[in-house]
Amino acid sequence: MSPTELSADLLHASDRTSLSKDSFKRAFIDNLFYTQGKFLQVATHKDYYQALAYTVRDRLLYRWVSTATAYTGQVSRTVSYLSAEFLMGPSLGNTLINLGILDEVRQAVGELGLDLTDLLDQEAEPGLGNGGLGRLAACFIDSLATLELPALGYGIRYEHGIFYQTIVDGWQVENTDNWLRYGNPWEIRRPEWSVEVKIGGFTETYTDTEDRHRVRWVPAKTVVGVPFDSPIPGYRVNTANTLRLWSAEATQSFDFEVFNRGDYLGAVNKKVTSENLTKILYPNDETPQGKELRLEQQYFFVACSLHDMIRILKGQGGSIERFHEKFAVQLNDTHPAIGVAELMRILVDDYLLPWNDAWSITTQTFGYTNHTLLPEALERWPLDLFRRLLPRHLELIFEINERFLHDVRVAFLGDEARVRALSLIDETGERYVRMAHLATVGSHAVNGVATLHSDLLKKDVLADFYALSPQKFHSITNGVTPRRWLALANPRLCELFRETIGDGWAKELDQLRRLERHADDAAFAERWRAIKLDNKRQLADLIVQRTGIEVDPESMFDVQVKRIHEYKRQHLAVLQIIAMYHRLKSDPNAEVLPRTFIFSGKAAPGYAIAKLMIRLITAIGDVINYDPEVRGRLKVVFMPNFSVTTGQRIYPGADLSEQISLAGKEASGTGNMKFAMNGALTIGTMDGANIEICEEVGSDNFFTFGMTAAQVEERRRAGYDPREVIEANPELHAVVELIRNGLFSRGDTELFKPIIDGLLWHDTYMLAADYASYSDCQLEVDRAYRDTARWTRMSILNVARSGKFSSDRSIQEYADKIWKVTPVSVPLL
Ligand code: H2P
Repeated sequence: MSPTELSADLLHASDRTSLSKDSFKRAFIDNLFYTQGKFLQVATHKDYYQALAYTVRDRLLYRWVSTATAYTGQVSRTVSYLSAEFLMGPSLGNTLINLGILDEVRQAVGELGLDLTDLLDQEAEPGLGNGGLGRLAACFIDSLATLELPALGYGIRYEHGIFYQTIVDGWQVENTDNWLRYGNPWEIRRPEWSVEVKIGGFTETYTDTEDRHRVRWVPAKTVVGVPFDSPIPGYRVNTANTLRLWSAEATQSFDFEVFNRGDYLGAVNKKVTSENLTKILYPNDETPQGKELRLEQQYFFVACSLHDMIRILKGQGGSIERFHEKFAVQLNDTHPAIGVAELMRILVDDYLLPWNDAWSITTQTFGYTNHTLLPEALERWPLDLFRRLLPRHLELIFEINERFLHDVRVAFLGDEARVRALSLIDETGERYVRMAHLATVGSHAVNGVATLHSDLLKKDVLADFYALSPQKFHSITNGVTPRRWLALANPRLCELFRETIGDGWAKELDQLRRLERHADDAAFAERWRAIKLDNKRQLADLIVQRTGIEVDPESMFDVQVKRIHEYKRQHLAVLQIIAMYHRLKSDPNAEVLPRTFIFSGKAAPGYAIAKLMIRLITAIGDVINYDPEVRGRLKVVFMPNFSVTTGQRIYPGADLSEQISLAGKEASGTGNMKFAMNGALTIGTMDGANIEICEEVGSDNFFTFGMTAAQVEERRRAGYDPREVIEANPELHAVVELIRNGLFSRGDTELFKPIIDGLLWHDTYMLAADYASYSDCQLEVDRAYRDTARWTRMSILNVARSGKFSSDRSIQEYADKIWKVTPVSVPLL
């Protein structure tokens, strides 16, 4: 019997592959005994959760092993998705959905006297990302598996993910996240596939046996990368791909030489410093200072991942010259862009390939996705820092640059300004390596994440690259997985889908179109509204539990949840809320539609204005929520600690989705898609994917306001003076004065001064310019909401026409246009 047959035989002898309810119950009790060491009477909810997680994991591992077996020995191309962030969210619920056993498991645990929802709530969320970028990576690996595409997600196993946010006296307070405290049942440590990563030191030249001039890197230290693997099941397919996250460990846990000299602390110090490497996820928008570790993190996980791919290639008998045929490596933003130099180093220094061959392999391997146009968010590393950490890579980058700039000079004779603009090295002041340029030059494909964003990339940030090689540029609009964001998050709505159009939508989201037929059916609309109201009631419960604020589920839930950032303009919504409040105060009988404004999101710990924006939101809540004259018609809530789990409970309960960034600034947005799919209507600028959502659902079913990206440019060129605009608009002027005079800060006129001054003197994100249009649009929203039938119809049509925004569609486009990969179906062993 061959080993494969043998293991298949053993698998079937075990009960662990079975999805039947009885075997599931037995396995659950078994796991409680033998992995948790507890029995029913003394077990805690955490124990039950762990036992359940292991029981489900066993069933998942069967698919995982089958998938690995199917992939071994087949030659099709594999996608390696390199991302410094994977904001996965809890695994249990999603796994139950994808395996198709949610109802059975709910019943099974119910028969044991337990409630599945309680157990799901026990899972700690791995917050290994800041926001949209990390969550996109998570949706993408779900879709890769669902489309049965061979893929690996590679990233970093941060010991502490994004900070846990609490609100104390109205301010954001950051607390250390400790997601690994109770262990993580979904991961398997694979020390046998550890990789040694070199860092620092210097380079030297030598002559090889064939008398060729070579370079050798003599590092200052080495760190070991240990992979932790988690299975990623596709939806209702046998495929379970792998998410491989690297954790840093010391090469030796203990330095005996130092210890023998009597320096105990010194002896463990090395270990501690090495392990610091993957200790913490960096929040966005931090200053470059203190970011040295960040470059080290990036290099660390990229080096580990490329070495891992080579191990896999070799294991399948492939030669290094065919690396690009085996792997399509996608760079999720510039964070893994150092991979371009690392692959060159491996090919040129380790495998002694001629430069041109190495370059051809490298560029055929990589694709680069850009996620932002904000200049401050485009990564640049000071040359000195780079040289200190990665001396050999800097030399290689210089050489790549020299050859590249030669081509530029040939293409654009005499155009030295263009040469400077394209260079991988920024020489305008202190010298920097421009990571977006490295990623662009080193990739065969570059893409933006929505149509407008891709156009602006070509016109603006990467315009010179576009002029040089237009064929490289693509646009792939983001998407989100309907499994987590509908099936798991909104079970009531999905039940209605099931009854009306069946189950196919979860895999082919376009099938939601069939709901359109029911848009004018009064009975259907009635059920639609009842579901929304139920979801809002649940959200109201969560709000009171987390904030102590009572809100009325019958009021309109007007929601803005995302990272707190000036360009996303949470403060534009604040101005508008204050205006509504002012209207009510001036005329207590004014017709004001009852609204509950819900905000949630984290501000980077070092981003003072963003933190002050949170303080402003809580401050207006403190005044408005408790003003008797308002009679509860307006409520303002800041939900602490926005996360995947919180998002799952917010999107289904929203009526209105606020997508109000300054046009040209939000690359895509993905929250906008989650809201639309869950039946919220959008008030939004013509920015990012809002434009495409509006196109899909129809402008009658979308509330548009504000300047377009082109108008923003025009306005700026014409000379923009925010004070003029504010003075000319009595409503806006009054709002600014209320804040300025300390109404929301107990008379303290200093507290919100930075926000007010910013607005008056710079208004970088042009709140004043868009204010009037936003305010008018909100009145239009009021009118629409008052007409319940109309609103419901609009809501149904939003859902019915949201099919484009499935991440399955995005991934299919990446597969066709960039990766050239095809599905591999997985037979169960
Ligand atoms: C970013 C962009 C979003 C985009 C997302 C995924 C960086 O996310 O700003 O517009 O949708 O990447 O491509 P975020 O702002 O949420 O951190």
